[in-house]
Amino acid sequence: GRLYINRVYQISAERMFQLLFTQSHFFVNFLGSRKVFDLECTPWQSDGNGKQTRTLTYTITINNPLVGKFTTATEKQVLYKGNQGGLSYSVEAEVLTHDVPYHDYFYTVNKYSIVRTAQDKCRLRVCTDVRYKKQPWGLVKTFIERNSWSGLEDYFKQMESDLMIEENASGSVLAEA
Ligand code: YK8
Repeated sequence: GRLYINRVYQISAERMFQLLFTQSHFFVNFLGSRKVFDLECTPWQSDGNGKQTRTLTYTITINNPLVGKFTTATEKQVLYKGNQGGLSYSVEAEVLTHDVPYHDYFYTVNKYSIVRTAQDKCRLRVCTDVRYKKQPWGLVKTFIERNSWSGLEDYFKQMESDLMIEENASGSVLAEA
């Protein structure tokens, strides 16, 4: 796998969870800027074993000349809350892109970890893995990985920097108070 974000933000763990995993203004704006549309979310639902799950569906605009212009996607998220509520969250998200070449061969797993480091600070880590449902031949595998890593890197670089803007925006509100 690859590590795309590993950074401490001046944002509480709870708020970070709300920014990334609820339909917050931040998330809606972020997806809008990535030209992701037709977002539908189920609410977080408890499975009775201490886990919560939800499913997102959306359409992604792709800027890769090899691929069609759009793909629909399904993202299943599982939330494991740290034992002391509000201190840490870990979310595992499986993303299936339905309309790209070789879509029946691969999917992506993104692991998000939000750990409280102080009352109003947390560390966000995001790791990503490309996984296979059936084994493609070598050239196809290279093709899938090259395209997935570059798309993921772009997406998470922007997420990292948009969160820094969010961090500064809320910081200045505190400074004024
Ligand atoms: C989620 C992984 C692959 C896919 C794309 C497919 C190329 C096809 C390869 C052929 C377009 C938001 C990506 C990047 C689209 C975006 C997906 C996002 C960023 C030519 C062999 C969407 C996280 C996520 C997971 C997987 C990403 C796709 O929250 O290259």
